[in-house]
Amino acid sequence: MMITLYGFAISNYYNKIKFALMEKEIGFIEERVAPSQDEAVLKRSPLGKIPFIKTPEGYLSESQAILDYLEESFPAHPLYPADAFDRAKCREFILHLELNVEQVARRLYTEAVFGNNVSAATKEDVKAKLTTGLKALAKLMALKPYALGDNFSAADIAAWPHLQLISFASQKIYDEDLVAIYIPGVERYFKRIESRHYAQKVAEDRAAALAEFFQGK
Ligand SMILES: N[C@@H](CCC(=O)N[C@@H](CS)C(=O)NCC(=O)O)C(=O)O
Repeated sequence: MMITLYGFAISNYYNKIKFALMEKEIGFIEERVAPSQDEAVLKRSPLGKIPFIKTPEGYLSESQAILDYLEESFPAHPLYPADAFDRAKCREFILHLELNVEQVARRLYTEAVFGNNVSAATKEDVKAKLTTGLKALAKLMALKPYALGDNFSAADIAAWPHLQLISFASQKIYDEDLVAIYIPGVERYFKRIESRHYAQKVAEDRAAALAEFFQGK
């Protein structure tokens, strides 16, 4: 069965799913779709967000639902540990990362990535919440050498695209890398993940998509 992945490669959530598809060696094609409130997109992704996928059974949005669907439908090359508690720890980590860190930092992207100003009050508010979120995340992170310990897992599939972008946005907005400050060793961790063939492919495609996006601006 073939999966279609919709979205574009400058999105960290898109790259999370692309990285998972590649690491699990699932056949897929990519179709470029920008987030949109057009009916054609809303029919397939209820908030008009990317990524979403097409499966033989229908469309699916929300990257975590997609990741779990892929894991259950394609058991080869598992991204979750076999033990139920360890699997739950993986999901706990991803929830903390996305709800308490990424969704908070996202308010900075308007300026850090897209060049439109964000108010000083927002920057201050985000900094306080991001600091709290990153400190909590660090408590869950082993970095020995992977996010949750010895084995590469779904936690790394999410951590790498998200933390990289947050680190970039933090440096751009605050002139300091809150990710590196609160997650010591994260740079070494990024290098470790980037030594993987598929991470290199995702990063290459992201660089090309970013270049194209900013050329078009
Ligand atoms: N919770 C969603 C987040 C996806 C998301 O925020 N995607 C962004 C691109 S990185 C988007 O489509 N933004 C457009 C919008 O918020 O309207 C997921 O995990 O898939």
